[in-house]
Formats: sequence, C-alpha cells, structure tokens
Amino acid sequence: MIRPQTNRFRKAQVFQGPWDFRKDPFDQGGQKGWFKGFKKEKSLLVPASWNEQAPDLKNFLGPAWYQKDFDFFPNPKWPRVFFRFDSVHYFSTVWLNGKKLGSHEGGHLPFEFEITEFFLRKGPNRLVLRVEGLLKPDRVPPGNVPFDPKDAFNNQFNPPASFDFFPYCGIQREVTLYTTPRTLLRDVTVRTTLSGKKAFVKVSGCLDGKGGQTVRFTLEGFGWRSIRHEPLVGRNFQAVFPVPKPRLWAPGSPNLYELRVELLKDGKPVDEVRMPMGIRTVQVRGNQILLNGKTVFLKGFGRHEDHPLLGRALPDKVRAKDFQNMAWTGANSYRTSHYPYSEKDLDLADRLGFLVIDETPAVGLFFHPKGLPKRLRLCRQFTREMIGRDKNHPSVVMWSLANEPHSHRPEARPFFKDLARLARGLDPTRPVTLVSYLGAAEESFRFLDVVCVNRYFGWYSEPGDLPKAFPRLSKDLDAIHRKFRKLLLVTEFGADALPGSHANPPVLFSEEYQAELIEGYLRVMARKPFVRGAQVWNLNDFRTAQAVHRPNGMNYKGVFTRNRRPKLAAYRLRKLWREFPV
Ligand code: BDP
Repeated sequence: MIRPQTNRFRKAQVFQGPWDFRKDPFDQGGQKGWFKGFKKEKSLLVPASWNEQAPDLKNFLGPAWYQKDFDFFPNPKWPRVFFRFDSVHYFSTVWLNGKKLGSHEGGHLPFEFEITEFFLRKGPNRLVLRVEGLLKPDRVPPGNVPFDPKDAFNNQFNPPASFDFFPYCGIQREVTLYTTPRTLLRDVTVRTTLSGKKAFVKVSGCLDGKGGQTVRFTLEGFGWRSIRHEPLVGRNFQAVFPVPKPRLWAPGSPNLYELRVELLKDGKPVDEVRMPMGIRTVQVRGNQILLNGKTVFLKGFGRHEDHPLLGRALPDKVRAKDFQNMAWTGANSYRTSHYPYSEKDLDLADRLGFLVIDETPAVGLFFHPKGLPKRLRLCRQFTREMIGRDKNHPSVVMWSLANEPHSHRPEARPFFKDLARLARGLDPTRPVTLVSYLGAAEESFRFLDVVCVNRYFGWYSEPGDLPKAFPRLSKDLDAIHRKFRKLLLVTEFGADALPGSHANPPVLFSEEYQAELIEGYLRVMARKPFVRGAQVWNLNDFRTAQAVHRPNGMNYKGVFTRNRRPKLAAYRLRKLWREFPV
C-alpha cells in the first residue's frame, strides 16, 4: 500500500472536520438501516477519539456510527478511486451509498477500499461507518480477560482494559479519498547496504493492473542525482543504485534523499510516486547495536499518542512539540509504545533523526488456549500491516512484536517463534524484539535478536526505597545478561510524579523521587556495557482507565505533564544525557 499523495497522476483529498455521529448502545443501527444514512445525534470532529469530545462519550466504547456526505469529481485520466482509513479504533464496517465496502479489525493501522465502481459521479455520496471498541479477550489488545492464576493476570481497570492506557475509540487518523491512473504503482520497498565507502540502494516493488513497460527510478540529494530505467518483470520491478559518496542517515545528521519511481508506457510516464529515504544500516553484533557500523546508545522514551481534547489524535503541533521536548532532553530514540503511531510521527523521526522501536498493538497478550488462534491471526495481520506501512522509514531500527505479554504458559513460545519468523521474512534488514516484564523468565528471548525489559524497582517493588531498588536493578540486569548474552535495552523505568508535588527527602509521587529514581537507574546502567538503551517511561503524563492506583484516571510517569510542561526529571535528564555514553 503506497501512502496517498498528490502529483501529476494522483490526487489525495483528506476528509477533516465535523462528521455526523450517533451512539448505538443497543446495537440496533444495522436493523434500522443506518448504513444507508441516519439522523445525527451530534457532530464530532474527525480525526479525533470520540471519548474526549463530549461527557456522555467519555467511557463509551461503542458501537457508534459516523456519516459524511460528499461530492467528488475525479479527473477522467486518473479513474481509480480509493478510500483510505489511517486508523479507526477498533472494529469498523464501511458503507458507501448503502453498499458495504468491507470491515477491518484493529485500531492503529491503515486499510483501504477501492470505490471506483461504487461512487456517484453526479453526487451526492454518503459514507457511513459503524465503529466499536468493545474490550474482548480474543481481541488485540485484549480486554475483559477472566482472571486466571496461571496467567498471573488480574484486571484492575474500568473500562476493563488489559493494558494501562485509555482504550480510545473512533476515527483517530486521516480519512483520505485518492485517485490513481488505471494501472498504478502498488508497493515500493527500499533497502540500503554499505560496502566500504560506497552505498547501494535497492528499490523493488509491484504494479496493480496491466500496461506500462518500463520503470524509471530517480534518486537524488545533496547535489547528486542518478536515473535508471528497468523493464518490468511481470508486474514487478527492481533497480539497484550504487551511491559513490553517500551522506548517511543518523541522529545528529538525518540526511534524506528523494526517491522517485515512474511507470512508463511508450516512453511516457503514466504514474509516479515520490518518497524521502535515508541511507543507513542497522545491525546487532554481540551486545552492541550498530548504526552504519558504529555502536549507538538509545537514550529516550516510551510515549503515547494522547491529548486532552482529541484523545489519540495528536495534533501536528503537539507532535512537533513532543519531538522538541525529546531533543531538548538529549534523547535520540523512542518506542511507539504500545501500538504503531501515525505515519506523521515517523516522518518527523526521519527528518529530526530519532531511532524508533516500532511496536505492534500487541499489548497485554495472554496465552490461555481459548481465543489464542484468533489472537495469533490478529498479531500476524498487525505485524504484516505495520512492516508494510513503515518499512521505508530510516528512523525505524527495530520491530517490537509485543509489550509485556503474560508469557507464563508454554503456548507463548511457539506464538512468538511464529511471529518472529514472519517479521524476519517480511524484513530481513531489522532486528526483531519483544518487550517483557518477566526479564530472565521470558523464554522467547532465546529466538529474538534483542532483549528489551521494563523495570520498576523502587516503584511497584521496593516502593519508596531507592537504596534497595538500585542494587536489585543491578543484580537483575546481570542475571538477564548471564542468561541470554544478548544486547539488552531497558525500555521502561520510571515513577509517577504529581506535577508540583515536592518533598525532602523524596517520597513516592513527588517530582524529586521521580528525578532521583531516573538518575539512579541511569547510573546503574552506565556501569553495564551490555545495556545499550535506556528509555524512560513516559515522555508525558497520559490518560488511562480508572483504577485505585491511577489518580484522576491518569498515569503520571511523564517527565513532562499532559500539557507538555517539564517536571524536575526533564531537567535532570537534560543534564545527565549530555554526559551519558553514546
Ligand atoms: C508497564 C507497562 C506500561 C504501564 C507501566 C506503568 O508496559 O504500559 O503504563 O507499566 O505501570 O508495565 O506505568
């Protein structure tokens, strides 16, 4: 799937603004024929989670209906028309002019339908969606999971999510109508390698439809340009560019080239796509992660897409502010905890030079055999969709298959073995990991490239007792390393700090305690050459479901507040990360 774009042969139109909305708590809309159209209850903003838009929607998980009327006049030269949905949480069904286009499960990855045959050229057209985000044990991420001592799993949240962030619902990213020529470029994959002082850029892909005989590839940047013509082989194409004096992509020097791929018929272009790309390699060698052959230390954060007014739909300006704040602390990396973020996030990471661990929405997985085949099918689907969407971003340096799976049962091993094989098959160029709270007990690390662990000594255990917490962390990291002998990243550590709460000596929930805990962790990690990454939980305070340990339904482990104001810990990080080993 190529991202919608506007150029000589394609046009993309984003459907933003108010849409008609109606709750359907008794699930009657289908019987009442709402897919043909319904009387609106209110207007809601798209893209945005519905939960932050009206008090009666705060804890509502659906079903609900969206409707948008539109006219559309495509250019006859570009006759094919598609609707693309970047993120609709969680399960959506789509109708156009009363005709069902299809359904999609999963809330954070794009899907699309071709509507060439179904839209009315004279208009008006009506697009209707039924959306629900009900929490169910056989969904990914799961919810309403029955207590099972074997899974060591207990729901403490309302709504009953098996994860610690709010299960926002609705149309949360762009809906785009786009047109293309009859025969179109369908997919493009870019891979880069280094050999001595030279780089090689390999571009491959495929078409949808017939026609066209040649593909013209143009790679340019920094006053250099190279053009190649290659014949189609069936519907596939491929070209390799040697790049003599490559400007490599890395944090601190996020050099981007532009790639243009054109489909030619009788020597004339009939379709084209452009994308930025970076030349860089990623390898895991022993305990080290190498970027362009050089060892790198991942300093950064776990994050959430979370905003007080729009929920999961982070406005561009807030997103840009998050990057400014990360850069200000001296960070060079983050993880898309606990789901793939908007593609706009990766655009910024590419442009500003951040290393990204890209994570599927598989958070809170458990392995009770009931519902397991469906959870595996969904994890496979999400892994495929995420790698398909994000594979060309130089910022993405690692795939994370899950966050904190409850891997106590033996079924967890074949589950992750299968997913790791799938991910490596789709992308042999990036290491594959998962993020665990089990540490040395996570047996699936044996067949993954990198060990990522989340650690909360001094918070959930040894609460308020940092002198006990730090030695425990130290021993624990040694034990994990002794067992797996692999590159180790600490992908979460931190403490809740209520903004403005101060204490001497530091106590739980004070800004001082958070800052001291983070500093102590960094000092322990700095002594361990096998730890090559420290990501603080979390960049910002964020909304979660209600629970007794979550005041105001908030997780306060941000080093910035939900309004992006620094806490004491942000200043501490800025100081420490200047000195920290890279
Ligand atoms: C970790 C989870 C993360 C939570 C965090 C916490 O991975 O989603 O928000 O704990 O409790 O276990 O703050």
